[in-house]
Amino acid sequence: MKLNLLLSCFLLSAIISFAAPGDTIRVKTHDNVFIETNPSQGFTAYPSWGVFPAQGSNFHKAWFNLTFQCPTGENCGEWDYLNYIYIRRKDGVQGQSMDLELSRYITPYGNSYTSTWKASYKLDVSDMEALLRDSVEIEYRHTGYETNVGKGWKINLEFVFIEGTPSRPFRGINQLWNGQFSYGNAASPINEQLTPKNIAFSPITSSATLHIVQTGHAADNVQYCAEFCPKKRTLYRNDTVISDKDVWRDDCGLNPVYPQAGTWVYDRTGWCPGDLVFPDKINFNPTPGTTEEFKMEMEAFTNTDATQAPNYVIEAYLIEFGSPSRQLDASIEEILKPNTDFQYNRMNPICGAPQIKLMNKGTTNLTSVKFSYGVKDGPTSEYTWSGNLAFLASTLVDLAANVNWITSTGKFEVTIMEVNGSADGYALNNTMLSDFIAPLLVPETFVVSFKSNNAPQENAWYIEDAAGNVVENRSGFDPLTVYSDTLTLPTGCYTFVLQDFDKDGISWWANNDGTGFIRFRKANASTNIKSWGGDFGTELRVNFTTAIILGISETAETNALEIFPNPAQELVNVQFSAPLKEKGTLQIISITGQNIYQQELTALSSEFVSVNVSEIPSGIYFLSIKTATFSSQKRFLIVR
Ligand SMILES: [Ca+2]
Ligand SMILES: [Ca+2]
Ligand SMILES: [Ca+2]
Repeated sequence: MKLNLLLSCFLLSAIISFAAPGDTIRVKTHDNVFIETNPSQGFTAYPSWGVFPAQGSNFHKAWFNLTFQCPTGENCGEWDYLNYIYIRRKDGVQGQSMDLELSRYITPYGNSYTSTWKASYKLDVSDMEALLRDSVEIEYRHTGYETNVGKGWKINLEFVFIEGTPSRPFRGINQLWNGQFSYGNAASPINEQLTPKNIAFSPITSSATLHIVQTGHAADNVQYCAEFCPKKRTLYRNDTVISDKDVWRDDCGLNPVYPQAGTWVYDRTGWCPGDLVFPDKINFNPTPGTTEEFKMEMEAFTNTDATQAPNYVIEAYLIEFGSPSRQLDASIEEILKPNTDFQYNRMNPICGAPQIKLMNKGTTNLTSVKFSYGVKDGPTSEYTWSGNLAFLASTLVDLAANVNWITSTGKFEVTIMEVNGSADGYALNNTMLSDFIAPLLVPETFVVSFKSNNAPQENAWYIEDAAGNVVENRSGFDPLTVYSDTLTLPTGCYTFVLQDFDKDGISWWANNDGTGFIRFRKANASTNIKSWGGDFGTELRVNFTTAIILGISETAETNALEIFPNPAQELVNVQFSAPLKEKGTLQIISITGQNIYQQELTALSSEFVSVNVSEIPSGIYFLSIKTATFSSQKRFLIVR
């Protein structure tokens, strides 16, 4: 036993000492843990000791992955309950509780979920990762009062660290305001509960982040505070305002977890059911060794509803760091598109522009960043972003929509090539990979079939091409009416968006708006290509490619074409089953609809055509043959 322990300690230290910059270390603290309520207590704690990297290890990035599923043989939980991830104890079982909230999550209304349902989330915790060293007790805490008989959740929680030098060395963490604060209580105004805090910065602190998580709960009968009322929060540093904003989330209707068996579409005070609570982070540069005062004020509110106790749950920390490590350092923080991660399911899969999150992790402002991107090991494109990003500021960058998707599933890769016209100062955060799958494939001619509900003024739809131009749109619907529009969209990449201005979809149990539907149908047939549920909240967004999938006439049958070899390298050969009866055109079209190659065909003689494709980059293409009476198209690959 002792030997085993020694051996595993030896192996662990061996792993850590051989870890090299860029290496990934994973620590799983909660492995298929069943969580359920304790109705008599209102919460249940699931503590677990994790063996984290050794003291002295350095990481430039860290995050956690959290997954939610229904427990085997049981139903998912029914209600939107607060969940917390705490850093509980360090330094062994005798260690003092740190009571440090690392993250907060609200469970979805999961009553209708089945055993195949799964949600997963990722949250960057680089600011606090230095606390996760050696043995640390991580507590997952589930609150709520619903029954725990036959109902609960199954969770997995894993921490991921990327070896490297942090953008700022961690110096320490201070609690500011922590706990539940009543709001609107005349006998105890919240601004008296939120006492100002004096923080004595360490002499080696020169950079700091005020990290705050705030959610509102309960609802009075006038303003529906604090759950459904945006109220202003002002944060002061030495009497100077450093942040002034409404505590509010206006994107609950875009939640990746949908539909839900509850009022999931309503926007809320700092949170949405079935999502992580995202912290606000305010960065500033204190003078080392000085003491500064921090103050928080909430907008005035008085509760007159004796049946409710409005409150905020607040966790605010001041995290201290040393001097930034680098001057010129652009970082790719995340790939949002393409990405098969659950969190980004509203915007994926794609055929158009990839999107990434760019962050400045150096002290020199970023004004331009050149990216190279494409399918991993395939042809690449370049795009140069320009703007102005200060230290730790981030932005979403849409790369140009000219990716050659050479496979229908695979890895997408993006790399920073150049920053402000010169070499980037830190390469370990310059490349990122994501998984992709092909979007829906639709014939060039198809039908958008929309049935309005009783609130048709809330809806409109439009279709954009890969360049963002609106090519089709419709609005001004009558109630409970079916609108079937036959559209012809040349081979290419498009996005269909059905908007709902009331953010409650076209079929939702909690209103009286009735039921509509949305489908793509085949032209001249009643067959659906795809239909979607009406409980989509704020919008339904579908990226799709069009192609001539079906022959349009009798001759299509006799003039079937074969393409070989596929994938092609230098030459692609087209074999018709019978000679063309009339002259026509052969085209090679890219997946984004660009005409790459064109050749005129003569009547009768054309039974076999060979096309030199050696100048065309690797990618997915469509080979199209059109005559006055015949049209056919096939997808093929060029791979080198
Ligand atoms: Ca970099
Ligand atoms: Ca409505
Ligand atoms: Ca609606």
